[in-house]
Amino acid sequence: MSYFREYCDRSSHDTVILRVGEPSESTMTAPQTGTSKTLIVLVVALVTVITIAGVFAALYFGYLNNILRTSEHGQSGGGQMISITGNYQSQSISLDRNATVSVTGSYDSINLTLAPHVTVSLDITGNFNHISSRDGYENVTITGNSNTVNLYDSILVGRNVSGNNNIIYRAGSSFVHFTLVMSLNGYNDSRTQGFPWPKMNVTLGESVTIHVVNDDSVQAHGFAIAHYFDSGVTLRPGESYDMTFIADQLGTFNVYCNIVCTVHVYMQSGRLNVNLS
Ligand SMILES: [Cu+2]
Repeated sequence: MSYFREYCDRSSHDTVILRVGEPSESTMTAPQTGTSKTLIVLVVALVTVITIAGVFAALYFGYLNNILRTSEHGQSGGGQMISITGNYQSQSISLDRNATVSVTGSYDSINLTLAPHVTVSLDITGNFNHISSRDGYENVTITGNSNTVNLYDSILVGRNVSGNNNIIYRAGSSFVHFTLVMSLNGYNDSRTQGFPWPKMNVTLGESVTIHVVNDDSVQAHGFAIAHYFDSGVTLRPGESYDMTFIADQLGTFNVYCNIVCTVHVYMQSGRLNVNLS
């Protein structure tokens, strides 16, 4: 900020410096000595540098001003109300108190950063918007279509989605952990269970960790998940493997052994179900 102000001050001095330049112009009528030539060159160089700096400062300050105007807009009427009405807008907004952010435009790209205690009510009536929000608490209402909301390290306290093709991703905010034991009884005793088994149900956007242990004292077994871990891993007796990923693809995915073993048939029908909620 101080960096900024310094540039702004300089730009407001531009006019002063130009006036300094005037007397040196008048000296051009007089015979020029080496010293005055050097002086003119120095003054011209200085004015050029300051003008360029001023232009950059003006551009940058204008950009900042835009953001400030956006947050000021909401401060009237008690609660903070921020409306994003145009299309194809790109905005980054930091909030240190509760606010309602209403997005009525479409194709907007909005990044919100919340102080940890702040709750934002996100009200999206437009379409094809891409909104990310970090930290804080989120209350999301969507009546538009095809919007994407990414929540990072934040808590979803409410959601009311009535449009179509809207997605709320939650990364970092929600973790789920599974342990999968390989043995002569298959995956988590799948030999004695009905298929599919084991079943791992997660929510789209969750961070998933699967701890895989080979409890078989004799042979190796494999572990793979369709789409998420097609290459798979082979674990020798006693080995274990941790896999962590974001469940970013909706659907039902097969969990299976990808190497030949004597209990292979019992290790072909695990399920990872990635659900919308
Ligand atoms: Cu196998």
